[in-house]
Amino acid sequence: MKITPDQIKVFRSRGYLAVPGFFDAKETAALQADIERLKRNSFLRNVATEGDGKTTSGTKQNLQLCPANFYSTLIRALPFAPKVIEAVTNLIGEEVTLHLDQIFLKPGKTGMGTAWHQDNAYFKVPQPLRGTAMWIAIHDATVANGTMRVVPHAYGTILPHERDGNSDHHIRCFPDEAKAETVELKAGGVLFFCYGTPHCTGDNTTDTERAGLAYHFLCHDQTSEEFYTTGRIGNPRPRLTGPKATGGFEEYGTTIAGTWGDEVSKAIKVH
Ligand SMILES: O=C(O)CCC(=O)C(=O)O
Repeated sequence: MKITPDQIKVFRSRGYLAVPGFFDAKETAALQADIERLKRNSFLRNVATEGDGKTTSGTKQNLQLCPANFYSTLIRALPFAPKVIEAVTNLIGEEVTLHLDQIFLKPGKTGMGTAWHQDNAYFKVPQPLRGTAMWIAIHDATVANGTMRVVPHAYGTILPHERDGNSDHHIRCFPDEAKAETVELKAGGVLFFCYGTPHCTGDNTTDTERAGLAYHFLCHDQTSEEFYTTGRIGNPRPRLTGPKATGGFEEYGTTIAGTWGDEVSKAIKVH
C-alpha cells in the first residue's frame, strides 16, 4: 500500500498516522479468527496486576501474547505482505527489520488499558522516527472500548518513566494529556506511530472484547549486529528488505514471503 507524500509528512511531523481500511474484510476476519484461536488455547497471559506491579489482578485483564508469531503462521506472515513492507518502508526508510510482534486483548467490562508510555523508553534507538509501531485494530476500536490515544509532536524527548503498578512488566510516563488525541478505527484499520510517540489505551467499558495486534519495525540503520544475535531465543528479528533479507528463511528456516494470501485463506477456512 502506497503511503502518499502527505501521509509521510503527517507521520514525520505528528509522529503518527492512521490508515483506515489497511486490511480488507477477509484479512481482518482471518486475524480475528486466529486471535480467537490463541485466546481459546490460553496462549494469552493476564499482565494486569493489583497495583503492586506483581500480583495478578483478579478483577482486571490486560491479556498479552509477546511474541505471537511462533503460535500463528498468519501473524508470522503478515509483516512480509508486500503492502506492509511498502508502507513501513515509505515511513521509516529502506532496509527494514521486524523488531517485535504482540497481541493486546481487552475482554469486555474487565479489559484494562495500557498506561502512557513511549516505546523508545524501552528500545532507546537514536532516531525515534526511524522506528514505527503498526497497531492493527482487530475489532472496531472506539472511545468506549479503550482505543489508542497518542500525543502528537512529542516524539523528540524521552519522558521520565517509572514501573507501572498495574502491570507485571510495563513502565509508564505522564505526558500532558490535554494535548492527547484519540484515534478511533474500524477493524482492519491501522495506526502507525513512531518509537517516540507517547501512547496509551483505555479500559474496555463495553460488553465485547477488543484486541490490537502490534508490530514494531525498525530501519536497519538503527540496529547493531547484537540486535540480531543477542537474546533472540523465541523472538527472531527477520530482515524484511535489504541485501541480507531472505524472505524469512534465515530466521525461520522456511520462506515466509509470499505466504500472506494463502495464510489468510487458510485461517478463514479452518475457523
Ligand atoms: O493495545 C494496547 O493496549 C497497547 C499497545 C501498545 O502499547 C503498543 O503497541 O506499543
